[in-house]
Amino acid sequence: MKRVRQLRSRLDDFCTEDDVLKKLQSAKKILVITGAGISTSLGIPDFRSSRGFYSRLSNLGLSDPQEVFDLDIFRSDPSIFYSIAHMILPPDNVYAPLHKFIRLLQDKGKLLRNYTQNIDNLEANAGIDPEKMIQCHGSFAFATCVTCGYKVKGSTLYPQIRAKEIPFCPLCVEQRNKLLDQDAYVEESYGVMKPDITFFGEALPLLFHDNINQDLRDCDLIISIGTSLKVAPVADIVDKVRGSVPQILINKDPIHHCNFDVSMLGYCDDVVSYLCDKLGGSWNIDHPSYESLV
Ligand code: CNA
Repeated sequence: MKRVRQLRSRLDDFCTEDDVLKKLQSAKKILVITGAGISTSLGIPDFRSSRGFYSRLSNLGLSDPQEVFDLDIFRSDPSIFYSIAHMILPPDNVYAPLHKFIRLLQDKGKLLRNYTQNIDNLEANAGIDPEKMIQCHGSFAFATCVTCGYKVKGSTLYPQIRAKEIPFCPLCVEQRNKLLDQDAYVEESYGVMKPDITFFGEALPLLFHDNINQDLRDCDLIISIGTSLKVAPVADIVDKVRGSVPQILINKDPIHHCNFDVSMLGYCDDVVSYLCDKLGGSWNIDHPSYESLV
């Protein structure tokens, strides 16, 4: 099989594809960690792949592409973020087969929690229960004024974001203009709306900290999907789980800094489709079968 490979295993008795299939059937509390790779099949670029989002930012003059998500830089010049935000804006009403796989785990009563690093909120489109999901880095679902805290649905800003314009708070814009007219000092980000995504320099949502320790105690399987596991603290989750809990990686590229029991390398939609084909019966995510794709 081309796309499914194993690396070294931590658990002597959990290292084969059969072990994965059996565990998917028996597991009752699966902790799923997801990242940008689960949405790339919908045309949303990930960050760190060779054609990812970071590779497209060379014209911004930043020393590190991660700076577009730096809170201090946003405050001093929000136009940098808004010149590129359109590229990662979630499309309407869509989700990928991989989101459907997570929904299937939920419907089977096996999903303990989905810790998603994604900000596209597509899990919601797939019907993942908000209680079963932690958006570790926030999402585009809402946006907040950096000056007065006024909150709006994120989608109300999409037209401006698509037009690469800076969206302003309706409550603060008048005061901003007044100050500008008076030649008073006005912070660049005064009255600017910021999507509720977690920038570098911001704390993760409380929900993450409230749940992660208990979930690590409770889970009986971890599946990491479509993430390079480079951003802490989500990246640290896999190191903190009990040694007896099997850990599976489903990813396009191998991950060398974490010790998964089984690594299934390939496009995640294909890998879960393949697993569902093998499991048969109600394991159905309506995706072309693995065999038809190779
Ligand atoms: P990353 O560092 O860009 O890593 C993505 C990983 O996914 C890489 O290891 C790729 O090999 C892998 N990958 C890409 N496409 C596929 C695919 N079709 N099937 C399987 N694997 C694939 O992104 P991470 O999520 O690890 O980094 C965390 C960042 C990315 C978070 O802060 C996110 O907010 C941020 N992000 C989110 C989105 C989104 O919401 N869709 C898009 C881009 C970045």
